[in-house]
Amino acid sequence: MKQFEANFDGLVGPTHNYAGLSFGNVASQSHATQPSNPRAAAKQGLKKAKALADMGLVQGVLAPQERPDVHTLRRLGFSGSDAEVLQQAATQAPALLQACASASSMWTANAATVSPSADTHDGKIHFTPANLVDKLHRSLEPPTTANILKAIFADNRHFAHHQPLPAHANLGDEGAANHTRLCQAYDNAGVEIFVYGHSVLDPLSPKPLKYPARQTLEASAAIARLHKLDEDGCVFIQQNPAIIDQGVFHNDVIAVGNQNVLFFHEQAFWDSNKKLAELRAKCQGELHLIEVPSHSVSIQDAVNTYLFNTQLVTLPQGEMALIAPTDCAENPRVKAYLDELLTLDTPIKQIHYFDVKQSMHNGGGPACLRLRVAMNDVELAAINQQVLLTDELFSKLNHWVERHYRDRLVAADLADPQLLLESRSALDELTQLLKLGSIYPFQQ
Ligand code: SUG
Repeated sequence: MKQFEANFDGLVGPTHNYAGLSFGNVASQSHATQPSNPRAAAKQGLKKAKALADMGLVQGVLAPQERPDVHTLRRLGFSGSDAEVLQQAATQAPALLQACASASSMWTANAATVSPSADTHDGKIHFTPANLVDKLHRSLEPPTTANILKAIFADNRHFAHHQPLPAHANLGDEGAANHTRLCQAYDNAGVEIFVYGHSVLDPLSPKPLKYPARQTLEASAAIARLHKLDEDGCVFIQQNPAIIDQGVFHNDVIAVGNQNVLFFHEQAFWDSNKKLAELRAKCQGELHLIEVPSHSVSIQDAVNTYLFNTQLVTLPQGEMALIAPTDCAENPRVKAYLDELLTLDTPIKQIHYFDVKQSMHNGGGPACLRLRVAMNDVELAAINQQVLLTDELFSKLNHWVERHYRDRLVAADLADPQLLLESRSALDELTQLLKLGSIYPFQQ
């Protein structure tokens, strides 16, 4: 049986815009009010995904969400026709309209936590959509995320779907952005690393002072229980609160793992030595811990370039490659580090750079744009095949973007009733293209 990691990239939605909605995410804050280009954003994402498919990796896509979310605006008291709802929200509460218009579901690393069948007691792949409670705009995503995941991973002989955790800050869950899995081969039982920002119940757990810790230990522990993971197959590590305060709002901004490699910054973790020792003890076989020192790459450079929001992938020939944003190549210190990395004796032998700047300006790099699912060929055959990125689907999706997406959006456009119609007709067509059924509220 073949085993591999499949990547499911979020298609950027037609309302992609810069609204400064994510306190603690410095790129989101610094690009607030700048015009966005949804068409370019969607094409940049597709190009990156297609390049990975062309490298021989299994690559799928996940549909965006219905935005602006008029249903939520109605729950908030705006009424009348859809156009009136948008207009009232724009006049009376523009911040609510912005939250309801964000295309943030594109960052599918935050869609869910996924445990492969090799790690779970019932031999199924487990999915828990993230509740994303820390940010209002993101907290609207879980119901449709659950619909999308169930429409793709529908076969209950292989896939188990859980509800998102209760929507309370004590159980704040950001999905795979705070979860990494190490293993020797993808179908061997691995060690799942849950990185959290703060523990609500542990009085000794330090807290960041300036920015929020979005993930709690209590949420991570609940997911490990739901997914029926062995205690010996889990390590819970606290993020260093000092770096959350420097803009590291998710662990995948400062660490990435794949198979037996963990690539991370020396300041990434709290109580690092003890936790890395636990990791070494639980991981069987060879383990490569590639720790990047602050004197080579500062936290600020890591946050600005997303050096660690690279995808670390195993190519069919067995070598590992980093899929990095072009921002890494444009920073001389980070580029020098990456050039040096290729000369070191590690499994990472290639670096490929991609321009995903439209996403980067909202704080989302290559790794944010994908949800990974380690699987085997039997499980792959059981998913909805229409979402797999072939040459044909790539070309259809590019045409779909060209026909439906604008090349410029600013805040004032979010109240345009025409944008809502454009977005719904794009999504309606997409659900047919990907054979997803009726996953959106406007289709029900
Ligand atoms: O949740 N940005 C996203 C970026 C998510 C990145 N994902 C990972 N690191 N896995 C967030 O902060 C900004 C939206 C705006 O400001 O318009 C935003 O939601």
